Amino acid sequence: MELRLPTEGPAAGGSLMLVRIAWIALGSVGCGDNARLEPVPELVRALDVDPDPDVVEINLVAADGEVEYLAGRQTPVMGYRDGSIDGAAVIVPGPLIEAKLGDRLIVHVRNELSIPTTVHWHGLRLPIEMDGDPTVNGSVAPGASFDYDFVLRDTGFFWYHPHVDTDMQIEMGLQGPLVIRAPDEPIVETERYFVLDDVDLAGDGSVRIEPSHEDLVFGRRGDTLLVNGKPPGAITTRGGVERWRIVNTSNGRFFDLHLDGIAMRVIGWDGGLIPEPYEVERLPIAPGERYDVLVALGDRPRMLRTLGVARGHDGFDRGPLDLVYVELAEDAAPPGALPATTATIPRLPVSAGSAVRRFTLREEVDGPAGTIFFINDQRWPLNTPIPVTLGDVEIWEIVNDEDGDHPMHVHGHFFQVLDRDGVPEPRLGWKDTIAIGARSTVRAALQYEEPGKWMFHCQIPEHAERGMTADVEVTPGSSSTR
Ligand SMILES: [Cu+2]
Repeated sequence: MELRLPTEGPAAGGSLMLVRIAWIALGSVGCGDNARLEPVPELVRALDVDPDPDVVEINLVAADGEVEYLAGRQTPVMGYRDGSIDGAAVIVPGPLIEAKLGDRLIVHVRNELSIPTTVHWHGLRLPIEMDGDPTVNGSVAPGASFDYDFVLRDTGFFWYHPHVDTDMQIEMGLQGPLVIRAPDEPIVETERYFVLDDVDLAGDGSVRIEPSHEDLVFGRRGDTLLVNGKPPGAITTRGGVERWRIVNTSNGRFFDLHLDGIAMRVIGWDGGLIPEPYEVERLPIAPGERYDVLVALGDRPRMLRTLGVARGHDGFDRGPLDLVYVELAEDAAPPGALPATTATIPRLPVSAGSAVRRFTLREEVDGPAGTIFFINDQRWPLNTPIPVTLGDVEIWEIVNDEDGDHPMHVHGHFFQVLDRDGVPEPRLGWKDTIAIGARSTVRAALQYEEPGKWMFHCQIPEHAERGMTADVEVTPGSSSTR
């Protein structure tokens, strides 16, 4: 999708062209191997088979397949293919589902795997039966189908994945992106999606899936970084302004993005655009998180890298590592002025008198039972659901006194972060996944919006599956205002 932006940037005069050419020369000296980089693949769009403009209807098949993560080497995966297209292959990431706010989304999921699965719509507010939590609604047996059918209440960049054997199924390739647009999206020259992931490949190309002790402590990380399902590659920019929607679908890797010294303007988070965009030179993205950024490109080639991230327990996500080399098209325009964006988000009504609900995270990485995790000293699936009241607004106080980071994800609801270690959060926005750093406490407001038993878990699925999952049971109360 390429739309023109009324640019306020300087016209491409002769001196600017010279500067650009000089930088190209420099870039080709400094990054000599980049000429051989493959293009970063574009995401494959899911076919909408419903002619109604307000209904998006998709056929999604979960199946075994093979992909070529590394050139010339076949990797057996579990993934999604577009069931509406004869002969469509399983792809990782799965088909991009595109919709707009208020659409009805119908996804007919057929399970052709030999194991049960579900689809969880990470970040979306929806009825509990559509959430893909097998403890609520069962799972989709091999050979069976399930129709997910709900109205899209949120805008932003989301992703879908199973919630059965989640650590293994996501790592094996069952994951796909979903974008929901608002009617008044900012218009830029070029929009791109980056699905960031990694995979640990054995010599024969297969995914190493049996978790090591380290995999359980940090979540599975792999030596092969993936951008849209392929190793780091290149994009060719036409300059001006680009909008990048980014999701980290890795089980265990934390990314810390850096675009060769230029600022990225963050215009949105997990749950859509934010009222007050801000600029960063480093953009940390924990597993499950999404960021929506504008970048002004066109002056010279640049490399998008992930910097190293300390993970506690003496662990480190390696960096700097190259992710995306940004080349200039022959006729690339100079960097454009970033368009103003905004959003209106009502602040959830919390006060000093609001109810505070504490969730204390605990790790036992070398305990007698192996590496296991707890929330409030309870271990999923033996935990007791926490009763809460529909319509109530509460402050969740998420306490991490351990050495590891935990990106905590709530199903079917959004947070507004209030403060981190007592420091007020400078910005308002909707988050469904919050990285809770080692030895830190985050407080966030949340309103119980939908009845049902909703999960709250670490988005490192190795942690969630080994205990770091709680449930809140939302029921209408006598004091409910709804
Ligand atoms: Cu965790």
